[in-house]
Amino acid sequence: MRILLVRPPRRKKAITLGEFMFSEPLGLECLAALLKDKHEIKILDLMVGKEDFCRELRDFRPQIVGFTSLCIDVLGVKELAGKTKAFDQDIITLAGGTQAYLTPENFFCRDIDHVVQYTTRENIASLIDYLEKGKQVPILDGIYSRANDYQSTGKQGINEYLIPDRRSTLKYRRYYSYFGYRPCALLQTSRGCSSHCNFCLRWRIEGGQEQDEPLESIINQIKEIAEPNIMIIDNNFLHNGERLERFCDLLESNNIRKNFICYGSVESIIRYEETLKRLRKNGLQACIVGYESFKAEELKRYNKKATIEENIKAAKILKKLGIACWAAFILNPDWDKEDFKQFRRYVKELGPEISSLTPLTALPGTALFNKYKERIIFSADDFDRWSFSEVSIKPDKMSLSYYYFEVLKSNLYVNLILNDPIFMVKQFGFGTVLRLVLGSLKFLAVYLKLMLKG
Ligand code: B12
Repeated sequence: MRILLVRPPRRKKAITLGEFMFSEPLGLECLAALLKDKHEIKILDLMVGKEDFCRELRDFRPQIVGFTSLCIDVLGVKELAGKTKAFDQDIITLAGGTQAYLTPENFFCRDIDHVVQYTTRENIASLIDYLEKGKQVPILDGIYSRANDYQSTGKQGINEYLIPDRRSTLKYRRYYSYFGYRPCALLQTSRGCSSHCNFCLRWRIEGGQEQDEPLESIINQIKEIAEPNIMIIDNNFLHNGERLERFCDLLESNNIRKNFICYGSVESIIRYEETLKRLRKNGLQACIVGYESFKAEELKRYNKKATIEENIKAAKILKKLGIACWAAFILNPDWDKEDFKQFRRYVKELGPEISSLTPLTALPGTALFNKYKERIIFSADDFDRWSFSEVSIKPDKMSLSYYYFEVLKSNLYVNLILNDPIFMVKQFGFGTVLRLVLGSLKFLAVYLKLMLKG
């Protein structure tokens, strides 16, 4: 069959980090790998912004169109599914991806035939087989079909680990970047997370325990990645010291030189300092660390394993080893003016090379949403606003306008005053830094608008 796999374009109304992070649609590449032997597959990445969806329908004449989705993509996916059905009612439409996993009901609508909550070799093979034979699709594990009134088998599951076919996005790859690293590929070496921080979705999506893929297979993937930069998307790539040593052994024996960026927890940084030194020699450039808060009781409430003192210790280790720290913080809706001031002081003390500040987001369907349900600012189906960048919980100690003023002030402080411009230019070059600065200004302008709107 001819199958078109589509990543929807950016939503103009949603606040995204698009200027800083724009990477390959790994999920669609996994599907392409699964289906390419028996079917004609094409990936259309509308996020690249140079493609025309309707022209692609006319030229490729797909029999199936599958859309991937994140939280802010619901309306975009529905719009594209509507266009597909308007073009040809017989084209079968599928929705999948993170948002379909977390809230499949969001896609239960006239123009979407099947919503794939989780993907396994088995359920995809069955689904496509029924579709190819033109037979009625029965109720399959992990799949909700409109023709079956969205009934389910009730079997819970998670996405199976699949090796992506990176050639399926060849024409787009030069655009894919991660912060200043461009071109940059994504790689997943392990799934799940045993930390269970209560604001985080990732262990809910991937499972509550780390499941490592065999390193030999990971090294084979790395050998096939043409890009010089690789972002490892595991929740905590540093979680197993022995595995990291073995990873270094394999990089060295295969003579692989790449720049790596990864997520790493504070506990792992402290525990595996020696191994990190070796990883640095093998190309680890930057580590994204979730410090989250300056308040001990908040770290406890978030179920973070690390303490404030450990955060500071980890920051010092990264500095000593010359690994750039990209710090992530959560802005709590209960902070007052003094808290914001203390927070800025804390960021200065930690001294990360780059910081990202995310308002605590209580996504519909999560325990956090129930906890804050009286204070949620926008409705569950106002999808463009569930971007993890907009304030979704009504601040307790100040007006929304004033809260945005503090968010803006903190962003300006960490991005324009604390971030080290010399490090940035040395690391990424002037052109990239200019792109990032313009991106920051755009981002800050949106916050300014939100502040004025209140
Ligand atoms: C890499 C990444 C990105 C990349 C690329 C994402 C993409 N798919 O296009 C970039 C940098 C672009 C990105 C951007 C954003 N991201 Co992001 N990102 C991730 C990250 C770290 C990994 C995602 C990934 O590649 N997983 C591995 C692949 C293989 O999994 P997958 O995509 O789910 O695919 C599997 C199945 O779902 C299935 N599948 C996928 N698509 C389809 C389609 C069909 C038809 C079918 C049948 C199956 C199927 O196939 C795969 C089989 O294993 C996750 C964290 C995480 N661990 O999930 C956050 C995450 C997905 N991002 C998140 C967010 C919030 C964002 C932003 C909104 C942030 C922002 N404000 O800018 C933006 C949105 C971009 C936009 N639409 O404009 C949230 C999503 C929350 C949600 N409910 O959706 C996550 C979970 C992180 C978090 N905060 O907890 N992101």
